[in-house]
Amino acid sequence: MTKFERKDFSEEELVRLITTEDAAETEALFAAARKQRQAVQGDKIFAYGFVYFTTYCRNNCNFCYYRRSNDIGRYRKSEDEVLAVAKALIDSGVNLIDLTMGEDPMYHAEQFETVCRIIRTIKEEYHTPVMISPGVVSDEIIDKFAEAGADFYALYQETHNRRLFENLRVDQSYDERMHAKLYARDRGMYIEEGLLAGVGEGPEDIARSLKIMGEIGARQVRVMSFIPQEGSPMENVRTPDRLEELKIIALMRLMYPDALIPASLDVDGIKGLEDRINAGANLITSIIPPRSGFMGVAHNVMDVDEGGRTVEEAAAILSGMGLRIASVEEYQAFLRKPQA
Ligand code: SAM
Ligand code: MD0
Ligand code: SF4
Repeated sequence: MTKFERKDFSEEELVRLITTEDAAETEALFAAARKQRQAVQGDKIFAYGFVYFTTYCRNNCNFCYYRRSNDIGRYRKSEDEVLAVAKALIDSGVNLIDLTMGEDPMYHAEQFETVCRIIRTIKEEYHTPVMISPGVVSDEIIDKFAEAGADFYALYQETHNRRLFENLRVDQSYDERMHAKLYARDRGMYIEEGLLAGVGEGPEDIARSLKIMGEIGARQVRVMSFIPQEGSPMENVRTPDRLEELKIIALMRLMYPDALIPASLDVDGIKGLEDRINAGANLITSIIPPRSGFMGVAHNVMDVDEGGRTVEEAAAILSGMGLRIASVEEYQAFLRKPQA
């Protein structure tokens, strides 16, 4: 057993690994994470379609392009447009549809009736798993999502340092955000927790977050490097070195062998895929059909219309690595498998 083949890292060990500048040790960490992924799922990699269907938002997160105060062009797609793009993604081979939105007051006013209808259609007619990423909503709305059949509720705390949270998610409540996530879990949905790297966190904050992800029972865990956004208060904050994100991916894989861990095409486009998979990620997110008029988040247009964020393009890269995209049946079997 090498020193990385175990799950019970102490916070002190995590801090040391996050801060190590020893290249050989870092490479050994990635190699152990890859081996762990291979042991759990062989050559299969999962893929999620991304459907960002409204970019209107009532919040003012300091890191986000779509924050309320940013004077940008926005869209709100119709039910038919959302279903058409979801169907195209499913036909292209994705395993799940991630329905993502800004906290759009229009949907709050109509009690998410349209969103629930969309979830039902994707589940019942397209027979495909659904993730809902709506921001913070009430318990009653979470009940509705659960009844409509949503499999996952994604809601990222970004950090578990309360002071830092308040600087990032201004005028939002740490506890309300955490409550929504835990309520969704208790209603039987899988939850995704996530971190932003490069927003002022220290290694101790990351170590604590890595532990909390397990304590709250997140089935999917992610980290994305911060990308500065024009017109936002953090537009001059530098994007961090990717080694931090890659090390966090590897540590998540070793701590939580069966977790879904994204390699998000939203951070560095398709050229960022290989490094993230090689650090232990087992899932590709932010797949967006070209020329569909739908956007990404951290990089809202990068590689989209060029066709870089497609299953086809990702599959070609994976094939060169001896890997392949899983079928939806394989994805569903993976979800049903009891966790170690
Ligand atoms: N509005 C919902 C929410 O905030 O939960 C869902 C969509 S939100 C745009 C999804 C996630 O994108 C955020 O939680 C954050 O982690 C990530 N994100 C937003 N802006 C980013 C940026 N500039 N760089 C990297 N990730 C970013
Ligand atoms: C991604 N752009 O997966 C998406 C987004 C929201 N659930 C996910 C941040 O990278
Ligand atoms: Fe709105 Fe989400 Fe962006 Fe915050 S991160 S401003 S809640 S879209």
